[in-house]
Amino acid sequence: MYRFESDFDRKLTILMIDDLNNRFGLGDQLVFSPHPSGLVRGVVKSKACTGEFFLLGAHVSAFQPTDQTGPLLFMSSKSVYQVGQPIRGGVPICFPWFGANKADSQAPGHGLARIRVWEIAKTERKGDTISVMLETTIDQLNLAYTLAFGTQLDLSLAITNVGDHARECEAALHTYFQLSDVREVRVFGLETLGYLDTLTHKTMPATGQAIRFTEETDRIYSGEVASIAIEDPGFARNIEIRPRNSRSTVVWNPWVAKSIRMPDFGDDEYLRMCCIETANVGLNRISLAVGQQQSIAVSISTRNHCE
Ligand code: TA6
Repeated sequence: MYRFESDFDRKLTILMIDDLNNRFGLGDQLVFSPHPSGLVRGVVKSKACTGEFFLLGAHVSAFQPTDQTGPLLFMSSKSVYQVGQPIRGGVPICFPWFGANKADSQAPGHGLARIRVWEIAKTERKGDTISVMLETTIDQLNLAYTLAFGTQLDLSLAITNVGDHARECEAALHTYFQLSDVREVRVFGLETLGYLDTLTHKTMPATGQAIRFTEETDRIYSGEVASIAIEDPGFARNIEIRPRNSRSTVVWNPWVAKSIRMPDFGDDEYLRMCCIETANVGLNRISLAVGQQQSIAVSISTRNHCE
């Protein structure tokens, strides 16, 4: 059963979920329900796909097109599900900074967006696609995040400066992809871009080759690309990633030692995942004049090898 802090907490959550289903539910294709942790989630079931997201962090935690025998997104079996803590896996949103906060070493890694509860703004069904818009405002920057669960997963984060002065920020859709075996996959689409190796702090030239994972990998590629493909022979599929308005792409696998150091990540889970993150970070950070809006988006789909 669900783990609630108190009977009051349980009743409050159930009242909130009833209200969400009355206002935003879409029959049996979008139902809000309590996760065993007590967190509120939306569950998508349509002819096109199944999916799941949490109000915490507007966090997409599952997506599986109906022609796939397994999920596209990786979720750690050790993830914590608690307001104020990031969920490990799926699509965490890094905002308004990426990585450590340069001005405050005590600030939470990857910012505040992924550890706070967002509000549902609207939901919509178009054919077999279920769309959900979630919103929050952080430090006078409004975030409107649209999730579209269909034959592909479309994610679009609109950032608007609602304050009274120009601002800079960083944003990343930190997507964890489910793999058969990270040692067997190749990542195509970034071979012409240079990158910052965040482990050595060295700027590296384009390799001209697909990425293979043989050790801890933590790279920030700079430049816009139309598409990235994860070729996964074990699952006989490519995962196709099409970023939009993204000038950075982060590629990460923690490998053995870092996996062991992460309490919310299984020691051998690095074998079944990699992160390909659609981002605008570092020198490619976002600048917003008063009232200005910028979006960053990504579409995620599959192509089976037998096709
Ligand atoms: O995706 C790159 C990265 O910045 C890595 O350095 C690693 O720290 C990862 O994000 C996960 O960060 P998290 O704060 O979610 O543990």
